[in-house]
Amino acid sequence: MIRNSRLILALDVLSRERALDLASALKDRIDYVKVGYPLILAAGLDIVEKISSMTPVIADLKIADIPNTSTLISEQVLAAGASGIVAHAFVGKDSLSACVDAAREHGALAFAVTEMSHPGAVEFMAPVAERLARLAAECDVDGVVAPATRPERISLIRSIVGDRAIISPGVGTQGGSPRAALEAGADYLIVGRSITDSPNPAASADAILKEIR
Ligand code: NUP
Repeated sequence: MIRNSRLILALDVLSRERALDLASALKDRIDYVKVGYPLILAAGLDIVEKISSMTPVIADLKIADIPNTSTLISEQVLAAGASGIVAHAFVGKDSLSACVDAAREHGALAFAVTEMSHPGAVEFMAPVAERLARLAAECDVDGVVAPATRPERISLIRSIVGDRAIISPGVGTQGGSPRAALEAGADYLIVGRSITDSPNPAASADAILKEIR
C-alpha cells in the first residue's frame, strides 16, 4: 500500500458508479480524493460520505461567499464527512476565517486558493496572489492551492506560507510537470484527468508515482 504518495485524486466524473470504482481502484495509491461541484451535483452530497469510507475526501467547493453562507456551505460538506475544504481567499479575512473555523470544529483541514492554474488566472489572481497567500497564513489555514502550471509561483507562495501545505493542481492535462511542481515546493499534486480519463487509471497513477519518486 502506497501512502504518503503525495497524490490527491481529483474525481471530476459525473457517474456515481464510476466515481466509486475509481476511488476503490486507486485508494491505495493516493492520499486524498478531491471532489467538487461536478461530482457532488451529479451524484449527491452523500458521495462524500461514501468515498470517505475508502479514503479521506477534500471538498473543493472553492467557497466564496459572505461569512454566514460560507459557514453553512462548509458545515454541509464537513457533516457529510469531508476531511478538508477549499475556500477562496479573495473574499477576505472574515469569510475565509469562517471556513477555517468550521473546519476546525470538525477536526478537518482548510485550504485557501492563492493563484489558480488556468491561463486566465494571470488576469486578476496572479497580481494579488502574494497578498492572498499572506491573508491565508493570517487566517491560519492548513494549506493553500498553488499552480503546478507555473512552478515559479509555487516557490514564491512557499516563501510566504512557510510550513503550511501546498497542494498543487495543473499537472498532466493542464501541462504542468509533476516533478517540477514538487521541486518548486508543492507538498501534494492534485491530478484529475490524466488518471481518470486514462484507459488504465491505475497504470497512469503508477507512472506519475514513478516519476516523482
Ligand atoms: O487552480 C486550480 N486549478 C485546478 O485545476 C484550483 C483547482 N482546485 N483546480 C482543480 O484541480 C480543478 O477543478 C480540477 O478538479 C483539478 C485538476 O484536474 P485536472 O486538470 O488534473 O483534470
